[in-house]
Amino acid sequence: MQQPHRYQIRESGRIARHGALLLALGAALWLGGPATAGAAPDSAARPTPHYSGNFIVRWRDDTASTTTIAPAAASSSVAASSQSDRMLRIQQSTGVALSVKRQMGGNLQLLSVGERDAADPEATAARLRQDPRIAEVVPDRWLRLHDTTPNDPEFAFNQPYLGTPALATGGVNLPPAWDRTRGNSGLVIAVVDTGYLPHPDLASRIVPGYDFITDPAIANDGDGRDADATDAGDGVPAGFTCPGTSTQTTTATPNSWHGTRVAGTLGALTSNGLNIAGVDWNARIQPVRVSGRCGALLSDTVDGMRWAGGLSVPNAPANPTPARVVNISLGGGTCSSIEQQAVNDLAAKGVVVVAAAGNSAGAVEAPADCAGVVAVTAHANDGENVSYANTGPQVSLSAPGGGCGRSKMSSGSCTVTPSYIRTLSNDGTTSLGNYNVINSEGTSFAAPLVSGVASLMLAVNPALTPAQVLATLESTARPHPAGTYCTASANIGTCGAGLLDANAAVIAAAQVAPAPQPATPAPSSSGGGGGGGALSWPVALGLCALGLLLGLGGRVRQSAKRR
Ligand SMILES: [Ca+2]
Ligand SMILES: [Ca+2]
Ligand SMILES: [Ca+2]
Repeated sequence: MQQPHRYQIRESGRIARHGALLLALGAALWLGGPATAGAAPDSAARPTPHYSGNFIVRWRDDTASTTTIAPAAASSSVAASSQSDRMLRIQQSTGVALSVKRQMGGNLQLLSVGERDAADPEATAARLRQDPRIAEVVPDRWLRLHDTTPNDPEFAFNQPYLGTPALATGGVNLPPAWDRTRGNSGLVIAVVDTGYLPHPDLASRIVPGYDFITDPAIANDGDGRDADATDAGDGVPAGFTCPGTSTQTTTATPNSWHGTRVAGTLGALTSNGLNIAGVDWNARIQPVRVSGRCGALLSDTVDGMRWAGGLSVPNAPANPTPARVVNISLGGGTCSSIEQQAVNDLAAKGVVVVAAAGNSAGAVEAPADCAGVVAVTAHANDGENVSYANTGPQVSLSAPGGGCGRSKMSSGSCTVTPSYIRTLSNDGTTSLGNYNVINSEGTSFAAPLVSGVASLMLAVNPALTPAQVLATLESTARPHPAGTYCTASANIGTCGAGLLDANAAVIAAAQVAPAPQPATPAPSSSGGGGGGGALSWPVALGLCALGLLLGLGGRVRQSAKRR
């Protein structure tokens, strides 16, 4: 059973594990299919225009209007006659019968043609260009809203949670936001997690991070802290004794590749014709490895958080590319002064901390319950808070996390099709296997959607303070859908401000005036709690004291909360 004092990786293993098997075939097909790696979105072939059948013309004599066509003309009837004469001559020279529909600004006229000539607008325009009286002619055509649609094969069918509210009530509304910004490659988002794998739909986004796992037995890479944040796997074999415990594990736990799945959610290579779309297309992703076999120590995690934001950590080199956004999809227990100080110090440096609320269907867990943290609960694609998600007064807002809305659960089963988040992973359970795309659910995957939107906000307004990012995310969140868990009177104020809306957040972010100086959050006074009954208070306090004595803040666990 889970160790009660571990930090918890916020994911659900059920769909993830089965999904890995079910989807391996599909992923292999995608990986083997034609890919346009690195293709910029603007370089894609343009769709054929939809023509109106009319033409916009600028005359060589620059006298389009019937009232100005002939300065010498004494009356409109003369002008009309002059224009009619011109049309006749053009028809004789080009075979195209033109008639004026209306005047346009800029000395242009909108002209109609006969049915035959309207059928092939480009050919007709080419004929008209031969006439010396015509300086320019352009077929009128329909334009469309540039809701950006990336070409990643999964985007159209399997990632409705990234789409507009019209597509999914709980959608992040990214396509219109991507018209405004696709992120800034000068920004860095740190993923404090299990490290990373060079997944083909992710690898080129990575900037070097650091491996803060102190205990080689947890690290699984043969040593303690080192500069290589590659995920060495966190699978625990049966019969393994986790440090700090006296009992052996009875069953094996497969590698989670959790850091890669979180990083892929926020920053998969997007519009590269491969796998999934991410949220921010350009920001760099920095893996900070803190969680390995048996979980993560609080002491390693806090060092990793601080280093990620550019704060110094003894015996670790300075971070050459400090992050503006730090994503933490793990945690457990209640915010301690250690975690709060890390959040405060990061905020003073302008670093936004985004944390998953946890998956215990209970109270918000640390560090999400620390003041100043963007604490993220999760909703299904239909916008309702999901059955596993932690909620409470510390929640800032909600983002899609996969799963089943609370009112859709009956006797432990989902009465509708559950949602899921598509993420980058690997099918190797005990060692490195093949790269794939799998279904996942958990607040672990809601948090990076928010982190990605935060980096889009910083791309349009780099001067935003963490407090401004948080306030703007909250003020632009869409209301929780009526008649769902979060709008019930008993739950008001426990699900945060509403549903993440990327487009509204980016629009508002651009309009935020510079703050005089970064705001420092006040110390947390929140209770929080261990959540979900995984941790009883006497045990927690005892272990916390033991951990402090041993210099261990706490250890991490792989969540198996969702069966
Ligand atoms: Ca190591
Ligand atoms: Ca390492
Ligand atoms: Ca992709």
